[in-house]
Amino acid sequence: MNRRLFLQGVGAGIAGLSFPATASPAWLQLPATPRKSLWSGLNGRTAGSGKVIGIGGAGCNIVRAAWSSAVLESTDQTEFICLDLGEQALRYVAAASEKHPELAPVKTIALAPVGTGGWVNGARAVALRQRQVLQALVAGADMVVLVAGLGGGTGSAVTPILARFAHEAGALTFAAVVTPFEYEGVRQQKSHTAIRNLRREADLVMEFSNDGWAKRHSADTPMIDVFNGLDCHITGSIHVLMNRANQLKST
Ligand SMILES: Nc1nc2c(ncn2[C@@H]2O[C@H](COP(=O)(O)OP(=O)(O)OP(=O)(O)O)[C@@H](O)[C@H]2O)c(=O)[nH]1
Ligand SMILES: [Mg+2]
Repeated sequence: MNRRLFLQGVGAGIAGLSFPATASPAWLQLPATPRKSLWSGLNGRTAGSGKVIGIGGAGCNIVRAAWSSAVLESTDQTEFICLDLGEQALRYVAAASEKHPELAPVKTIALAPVGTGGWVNGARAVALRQRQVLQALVAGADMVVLVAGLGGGTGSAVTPILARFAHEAGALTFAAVVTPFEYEGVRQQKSHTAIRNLRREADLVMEFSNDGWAKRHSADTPMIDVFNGLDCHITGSIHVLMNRANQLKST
């Protein structure tokens, strides 16, 4: 059983996933065929350890919500991490950790003291300069789930780079990404480029559309409620994905 078939097994039944360009278009039809040796054969390790990593403003917000929802348990096996350029989003994360002393806190990492104001190349340069920090972050993980909003600088630049490092470290590398609203204009274009880059690096990409999600709500729904609902939806999807991968791993 190769890595591709394993991933098809993981993805079976979960909508909205995309594989790298080389994937068979018929992946949804293929049956999951778990084997005892499958997981360890993939990365040479048998003990499961997962990392859920939020990147940039949206990524930090979503991971903070996922962590505090307790749907995804913060145990010794699953570590929650948020990273950003600049400290604002990380301050909210740290405050949430303080409010829930019963949970293992979310680790926060500021790759730079300030953001690059939506400048993708600038954020990419920072990430490459900090490559050792990023590589250390994913070292030893069996499964890495990257969470980000695309269209700004940080999420668009850092997520594909971190996906590459996670893949190189031998982890199954998943991404759950949010695409911008139509009215955000040039951010849409930037998000398309980022998704293309990400598909080349990650094993599996789940896309969630802010626009599509908002259209399910009436125009007078407060944006905070729209975002909260989407956070829950993304959290649930990550939960299903991680459980499925773990089931296959332990079968
Ligand atoms: N669902 C959701 N989407 C968000 C949130 N915040 C921002 N977004 C979306 O995600 C896209 C990227 O925004 P950010 O995550 O703030 O950008 P960033 O990655 O921090 O990049 P820079 O700040 O530009 O370096 C935006 O264009 C929005 O469409 C959030 O809290 N929830
Ligand atoms: Mg930001």
